[in-house]
Amino acid sequence: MIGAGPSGLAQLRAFQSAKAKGAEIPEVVCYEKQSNWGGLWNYTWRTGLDEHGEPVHCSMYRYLWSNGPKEGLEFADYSFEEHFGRPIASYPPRAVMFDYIEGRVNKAGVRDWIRFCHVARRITYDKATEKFTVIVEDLVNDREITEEFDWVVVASGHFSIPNVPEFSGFDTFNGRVLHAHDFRDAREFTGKDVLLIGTSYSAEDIGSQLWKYGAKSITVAHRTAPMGFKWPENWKEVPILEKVQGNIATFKDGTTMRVDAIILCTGYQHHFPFLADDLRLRTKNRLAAADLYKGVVYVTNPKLFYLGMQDQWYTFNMFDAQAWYVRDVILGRIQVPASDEERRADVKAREAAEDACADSHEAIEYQGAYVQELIDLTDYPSFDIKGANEAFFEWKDHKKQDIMGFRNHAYRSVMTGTMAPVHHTPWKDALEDSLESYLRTEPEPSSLQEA
Ligand code: FAD
Ligand code: NA7
Repeated sequence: MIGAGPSGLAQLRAFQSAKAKGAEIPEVVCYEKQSNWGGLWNYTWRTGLDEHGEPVHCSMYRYLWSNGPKEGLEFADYSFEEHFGRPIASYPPRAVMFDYIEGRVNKAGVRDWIRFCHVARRITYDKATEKFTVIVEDLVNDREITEEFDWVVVASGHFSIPNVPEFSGFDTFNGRVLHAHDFRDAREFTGKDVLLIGTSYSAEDIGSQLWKYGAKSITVAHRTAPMGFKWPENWKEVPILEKVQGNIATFKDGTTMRVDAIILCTGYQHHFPFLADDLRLRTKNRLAAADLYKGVVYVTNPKLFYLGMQDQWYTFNMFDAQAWYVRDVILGRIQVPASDEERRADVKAREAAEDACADSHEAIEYQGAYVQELIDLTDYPSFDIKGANEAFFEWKDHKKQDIMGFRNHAYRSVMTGTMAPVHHTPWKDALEDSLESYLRTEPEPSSLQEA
């Protein structure tokens, strides 16, 4: 396995769960390049290169709160209520989410299966021996290690290597240009006029952070269409950037404005430099990822799996559904069709079904149905997917009503049936968002809120 983020950890938990029920499982080795687990949720202040000279994986920022309700992503075998000992509010900050992710794998006792600070450098497949050769680097001891494996599961994520377009004049812009991947602390932009490019989750959420922490103005430039929420007064939407000269940005409609900083919220690349050409997934960020039978089995080599490579409405419980499925293929409990054609036909059907979705409601239902399809094939605890879809629909409505207030809502857990409490402080006022602060049942004293 490559990667110990939520997807990789789901795979470890899937094997451990089978073992706990008496199954014989193969030796599982997980290489993780960071010194801790949690993937993107393992926050670091670092940007650029890490302490070993490796690209920093983290794309998350200080003050990040879940951008969807936790009721849509809850593990079916480990509820928030079990972890925290009581129901908690619906949009946990990053530290709370990390604690939850870690809680399940601590309980499962799988940490020993992970070789931390080991980066995958090269994976090849030998058709004659039917084995993978995996070369990893032990970053702490500066050693290269070569091992053979029968199966490989790639869970290295796809929201870490930025897509960085260039716009005319960037090289002489008198301010900071950065990609969302390198954004960390919204307070850096307090009092500034900030231009964001892109209209998806990163633009919406980083812009909201900037607003919350006192940016002077937020301007979002779109290539296709504006996001169209009811934004606060100091937020505007403009056509795509054409050029910058000094600090003056010019947009496609000819309008101009002075900006202090530009943040490219232009998405990420599926990037697998460690995989040989014939093993490397090439896909767009979409719900029906290319070349993956059942969304996980590489069509031209069914001993190779990819987890979590889809664009995501569903996250943690979808990774679980995938991991349980992959586990059962490896354990020989599930047969994958023998021919490339049959596997490819499955991919084509998934792509066509995604293309037929008329709107985001249908897209949510599409991914919910995918999760259902996989969990019906394994012993992953079944849960109310319709109920989870409903939480997503409500979330979308709440965003439409009040984009800066949607995180003040609460939803019912489809795992425990419990209604979440409303958080003690509205999101816009909760400037301090540590785990301790979020889990309080009373509002913060105002001095702490502003710490
Ligand atoms: P990752 O979390 O990216 O983990 C991949 C792991 O692989 C990392 O630990 C990395 O170090 C390791 N790795 C990579 N390359 C190598 C290598 N060569 N060798 C060894 N190890 C390697 N989802 C939500 O549900 N709610 C949210 O609120 C939310 N917010 C998000 C905000 C941002 C800014 C981003 C970028 C994503 C967000 N997501 C959110 C989606 C996120 O993709 C998932 O929550 C989740 O982190 C995906 O898990 P993963 O394990 O597939 O990938
Ligand atoms: P997404 O969801 O992949 O969105 C990328 C955005 O960037 C999207 O609005 C694109 O516009 C825009 N984009 C991409 N290239 C360009 C260029 N060249 N010019 C202008 N605009 C461009 O990435 P996010 O980072 O927002 O979200 C990724 C994950 O992070 C997500 O799952 C969240 O949970 C957090 P388009 O609509 O294609 O015109």
